[in-house]
Amino acid sequence: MEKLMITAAVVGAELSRDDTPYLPTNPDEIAREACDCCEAGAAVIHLHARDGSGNPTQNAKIYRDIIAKIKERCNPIIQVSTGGAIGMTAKERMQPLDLKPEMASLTVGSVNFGNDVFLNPPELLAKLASIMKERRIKPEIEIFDAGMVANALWLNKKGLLIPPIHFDLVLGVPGALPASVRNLLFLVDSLPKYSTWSVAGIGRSQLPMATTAMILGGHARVGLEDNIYYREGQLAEGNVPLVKRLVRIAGEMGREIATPDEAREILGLG
Ligand code: KMH
Ligand code: ZN
Repeated sequence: MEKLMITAAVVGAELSRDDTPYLPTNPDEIAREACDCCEAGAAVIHLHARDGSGNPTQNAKIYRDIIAKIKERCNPIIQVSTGGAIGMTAKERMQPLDLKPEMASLTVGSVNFGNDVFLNPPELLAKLASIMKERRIKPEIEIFDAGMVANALWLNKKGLLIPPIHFDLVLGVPGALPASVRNLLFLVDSLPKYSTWSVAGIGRSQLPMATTAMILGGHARVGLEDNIYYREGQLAEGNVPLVKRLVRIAGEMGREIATPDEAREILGLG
């Protein structure tokens, strides 16, 4: 089996220190957390930025500052978010693409997101995909619901994606596709041949989805963006314990962990 790529989603845009005191909430903390995760075994950092007051921001200067701080210490694949936070405009969301990172997230469809709606109309998908293609930024296609796979195929048919496509199957967002082995298998089966994929289980499904992905030969995303608990009733004391646990389990299963450079090869990054 291919080595396991671990993605750490260290902060996201939805949570605050009221949810967990272990959330990194300013550029320094986010960079430190990203490097600690990288040293623990994460090859990819799914990056959201926060300003000095802890608010989510898509400001390219703040992203640049965080990325520079990360690069002082380690060299993970940086995957900036183009999802940003609910309610941000398309223009706001696109800003970190100006930095030409190695990767960026690309959610391929609109979906209920808890009590909100995460809006991703077709025109925006095509725009984001074409900017990424032009700037040679590898998209991670985020799939929150089954119909989104068809949207990815639509983008591919329009020539806006460069196969092999990398997918992240996000399961368990309230309002979207629930996390179950059956749903994961269904999605994996729907992907184009030669695709690579990871799974991001939300909340308590993070660990079971990640371990299922390990068994199936996929890759896994963990981190506080998706889940703040280590186990029921016990907050994770940062992102590192979540990464380290996956590394330990993978070791027990005999699945080696991909370094950032090995992940670059797996993903076909230049
Ligand atoms: N913050 C969510 C609304 C992404 O990063 O591309 C969307 C999100 C997906 O986190
Ligand atoms: Zn995100």
